[in-house]
This record gives sequence, structure tokens and C-alpha cells, in this order.
Amino acid sequence: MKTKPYIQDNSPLGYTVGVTLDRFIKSMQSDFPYATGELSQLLRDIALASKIVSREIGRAGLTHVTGAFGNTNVQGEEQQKLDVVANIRFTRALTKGGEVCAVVSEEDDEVIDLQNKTGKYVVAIDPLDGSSNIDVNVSIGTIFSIYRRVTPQGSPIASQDVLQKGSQQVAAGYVLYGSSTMLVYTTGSGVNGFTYERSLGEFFLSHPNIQAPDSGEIFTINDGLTPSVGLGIVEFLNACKRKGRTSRYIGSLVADFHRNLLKGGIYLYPASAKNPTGKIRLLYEANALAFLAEQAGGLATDGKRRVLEIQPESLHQRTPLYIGSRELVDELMGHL
Ligand code: FDP
Repeated sequence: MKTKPYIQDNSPLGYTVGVTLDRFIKSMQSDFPYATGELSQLLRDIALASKIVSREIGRAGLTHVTGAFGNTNVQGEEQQKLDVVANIRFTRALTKGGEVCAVVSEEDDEVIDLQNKTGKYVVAIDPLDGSSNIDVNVSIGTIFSIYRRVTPQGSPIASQDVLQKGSQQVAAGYVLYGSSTMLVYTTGSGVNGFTYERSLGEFFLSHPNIQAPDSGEIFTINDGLTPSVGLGIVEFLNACKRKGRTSRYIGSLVADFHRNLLKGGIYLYPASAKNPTGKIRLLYEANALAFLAEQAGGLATDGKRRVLEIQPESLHQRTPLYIGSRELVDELMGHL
């Protein structure tokens, strides 16, 4: 049969829609010659659950999923219905995908054993972060960390599988449910961001190789905390004000982090009278964002050491967090 090669048609009638998340993940997989594709499938499972959660958030005001669920979680915080919805969606996707053996979630007091005997990975997740913003149509997010389990596949889940340092993450990312829904992730070779195209049901690469600006003009803190934070923090904040920097605080960690990552800035959640060891959870909030920040050229510290070097001692451990542009984090450290 007579054939001819396909010659790319560049006419405006067939404009390209871009690189899908699926295709991107596949192309990255070939960079790891021994990769089996399980991590790629895991990332796709997370993306699928995030599309469902994005849909639920998008129509929340119409479908009776706003408001409190009626329970408090292990942190003593009131669970919102959407917290519960997101927890179910992500846990179910990870269970069915089969690559994950255990999940640590903000919404569950214990480790969830997914009974996937061949699952090589452990996931720590905050299914829906920014609870005070859930019901008021303000940006919220999902944060996830992926680790390789250290005990043999099929054996009971052990604490060393879940209490790993952030430096052991094999991938991490977040989904931002904002004016558009974005998925941003790293597997340790740069940070890439994808925007959800709702009408096509696909994430497309929109922010390749994100680089955090070395410095920036934004400082991000809940100002109500400042009467009870350390002197060094107060000095740094005063210096920011003297230098005419801009204060921006959404109160959703993912949204605040994302803005500062793109524009340059620093996010601070120090220890305070209310939260003497800080508020941000190490395993399923700080570690993922620290990995992303470093991969994009930024820094993340608890005020004493790299966040990624903290050895976790418990599932829901909290940490102070200072994260963002390199020069701003260094400047803060000069005050601490
Ligand atoms: P929330 O408790 O509302 O879920 O880590 C949790 C977090 O939100 C972050 O997303 C947010 O940056 C911070 O806490 C908000 O805390 P404050 O209300 O104390 O400012």
C-alpha cells in the first residue's frame, strides 16, 4: 500500500493544545531507564482524584457539600464536608491504583493500610488544605508527598515506612483549586506546573521548569500571631515593612506558597503561643512544599535546619515553616 509520512500541520485551524500531564509523565519516565511505570501511574491516580475534587469544589454551593461534617479530626479541628469528600476521593484512587501500600492523611489519626500487597509506595497527603477558606470560595489545595516503602513488599507496614525524612521523597506536589485548577509536582528533576482544561478533562503543561525568583517583595504571615512570636521574626517583619515590601496572606498554604513561588516572596508560620511547635504539619504539608521549593531554587527551614532533614517522630507532627525565595529566607535566618 502506498503511504506517506505525517507532516505536522501548523495551520491555525489545527492549533496545538499542548502537552498533557499523561504525555509529560510518560516522557519523563523514559529518563529513568529502570522505572517500571508505577510511580507514573500513582501520579495519574492523584491527578484523577484531583479532577473529581475540583469538580466537587466547583459546584459546592449547589450540592450541599459546604459546612461542617460534624466531626473533629485528630488535630482537634472541625472537619468540613469537603475535607471528607477529598479524603475519600484520594484514598480511593490510591487504593484502586495498587501502587501505594499505606497512606498518612491529615484526616485520619492512624496510618491507613490500603492492603495493596505489592504496593511499593507510601503517600502522605493533606487532601484539602486551607479549611477556613473552603466555604467561602477562596483558593484551597491538596498537598502530597510520595515515599518508597523501606520494609519488604507484602510485610506489615512499619513506622520506618511512614516516618521518613523529607529528603527521601521520590515525588511531591500540590493541586491548587483557584481561579483555575493547577497541579504542580516534582520528581527531583525540576518543578513543572499543569493547568486543568475543564472542557477537555485534561491537565496541560502550562508552567514548565518553574524557577523561584532569588528574591521578591512579598512577605506572608498571619499578622495576628506576631504578639507571641520570637523577637527575630518581629525584627525581620519590621525590616520588610521598612523596605517597603508587600504583605499578602490568603490563609491557604498552597495558594500562598504558589503565589510566592511564581512571584518571589517568603511564607512564615512560626511557633506562637497558640501553636508552640508551629502549626504546619511536617509529613503532609511542609515536606512536600520544601522539596518543591528547593527543586525550584528556593529554601525551606524550620529556623534551625533544612525542613527536609527533620527526622519525623510522629504522624501529625508540626513544625515552624519559613519557605520561599533564597535571599529572603537567608535574610530571615540572619535575624533568628
Ligand atoms: P487550615 O488550618 O485553615 O487548614 O496548615 C493549615 C493551614 O490552614 C494552612 O493552609 C494555612 O496557611 C494556615 O493553616 C492558616 O492558619 P491561620 O488560620 O492560623 O492563619
